[in-house]
Amino acid sequence: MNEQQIKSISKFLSLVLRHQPDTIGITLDANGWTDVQELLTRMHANHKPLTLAQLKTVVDTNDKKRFAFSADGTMIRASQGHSVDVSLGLPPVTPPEYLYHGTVGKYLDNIRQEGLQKMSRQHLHLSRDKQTAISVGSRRGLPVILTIRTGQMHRDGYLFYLSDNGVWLTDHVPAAYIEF
Ligand code: HQG
Repeated sequence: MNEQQIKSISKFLSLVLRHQPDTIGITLDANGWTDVQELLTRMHANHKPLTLAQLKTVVDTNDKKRFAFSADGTMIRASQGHSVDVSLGLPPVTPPEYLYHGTVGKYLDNIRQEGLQKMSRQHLHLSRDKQTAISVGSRRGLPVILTIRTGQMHRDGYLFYLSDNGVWLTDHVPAAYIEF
């Protein structure tokens, strides 16, 4: 597999493990896991043949560690980013004083009014540093970086989770906690 092929498989895995498992007829359990052998069988049946060794390469080389195998290696899931209803089973953790969110200018009026929403995903995603937030925002255009007073939110009772691949997750950030 070359880099392009690995990226294309990664994108397809994001689709089926986060958003549309039925595209290839797999199901995710309550915690987002799916059986590795079943995934490979269904990929093959849907004209996207993939060996276990190739799947491991995609998981291991992924730039953002988007996917994870279960401890015994029989199951796989996306570490975050789902739109389907799964519970990642992450414990609430104390966030740093500030986290960041990369967005684009056209959303700012809305964000000023209603704060940051999780939109179609299960959680709102926050970044640990500005550089990461810039790359998240850049997916949509010229990035605008918002600084979130997450330490204060935590003291006020809001819950935060840290995904296995280092993305901070929460439900909603009211506008009062955002430094524009
Ligand atoms: C915006 C990628 C209007 C929000 C990234 C964002 C991330 C609002 C968009 C992960 C709003 C939602 C998630 C409001 C938020 N009004 N717009 N009230 N509140 N928005 O893709 O954070 O490569 O669901 O700013 O790296 O961009 O896929 O969220 O622009 O970690 O692994 O609504 O996706 O990871 O877009 O990205 P998204 P996101 P992967």
